[in-house]
Amino acid sequence: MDEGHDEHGAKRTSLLLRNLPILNRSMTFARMLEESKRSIPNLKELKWLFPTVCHRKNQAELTDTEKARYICAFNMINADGTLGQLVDIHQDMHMQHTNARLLPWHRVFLHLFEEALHNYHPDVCVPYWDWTTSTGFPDWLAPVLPVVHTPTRTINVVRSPGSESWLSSIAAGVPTAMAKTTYADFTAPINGIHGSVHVWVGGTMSDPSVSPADPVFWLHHANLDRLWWAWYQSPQGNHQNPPLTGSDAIMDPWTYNESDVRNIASLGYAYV
Ligand SMILES: [Cu+2]
Repeated sequence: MDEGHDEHGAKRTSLLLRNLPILNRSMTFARMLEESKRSIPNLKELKWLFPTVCHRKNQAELTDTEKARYICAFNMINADGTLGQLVDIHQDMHMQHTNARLLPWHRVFLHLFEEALHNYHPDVCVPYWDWTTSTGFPDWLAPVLPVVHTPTRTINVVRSPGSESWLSSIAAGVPTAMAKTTYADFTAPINGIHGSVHVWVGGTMSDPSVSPADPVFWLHHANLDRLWWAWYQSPQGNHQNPPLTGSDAIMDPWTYNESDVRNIASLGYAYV
């Protein structure tokens, strides 16, 4: 592991420990193993279990095992209360649905969710649901309708996906958004498409006060995050960052600054 990676890793860890306290408290077998890695002589053999970069894959291309492991990890963080905490945070007002903050705020949100999954399955990454090519709701998630207990509520996940033609008409707006040359012009249509997909899934997903309780929420937002990363690296995106200053640049209730989330490699993941 080179030094650059260690630096990224240390910063990532300290931000994480400050921002998702429950990760400190729940001592799982995976965490115990990770914390004692230094004293394990055959560390190399554990590389598969603790990948340096989390590879976020297209949900349509996951193996049955990968699907089962995502569902299992999701159920585990639901059972330990982490998911419920995240759902309640999303219900609160953090200006996370304005055009400029939508993408960086949810990038942090997904990162914390993914790290919580790693507490149980260090090799599970958030898949993305590419609704620009998919013809409907991911079939493997259709039967997954969890009951989520937040610190304040009990949520029974329900949904009622719309038609294939409706979904493709929503996704048809993506190329126009991707061609925009300023962050504001890119995020305005992306924000609209984002909301339309929430409404298309229906039920829990159509209500921001409960939407992260649906396991597909995370796949939907991973796709938005992926599109943002693609635009950012494109000639027209030209590495433009969200125009956020002062307190607007702090992704409250966490301490992440907008500048902390510009590079997904420094957050430990990649889209493949
Ligand atoms: Cu959303």
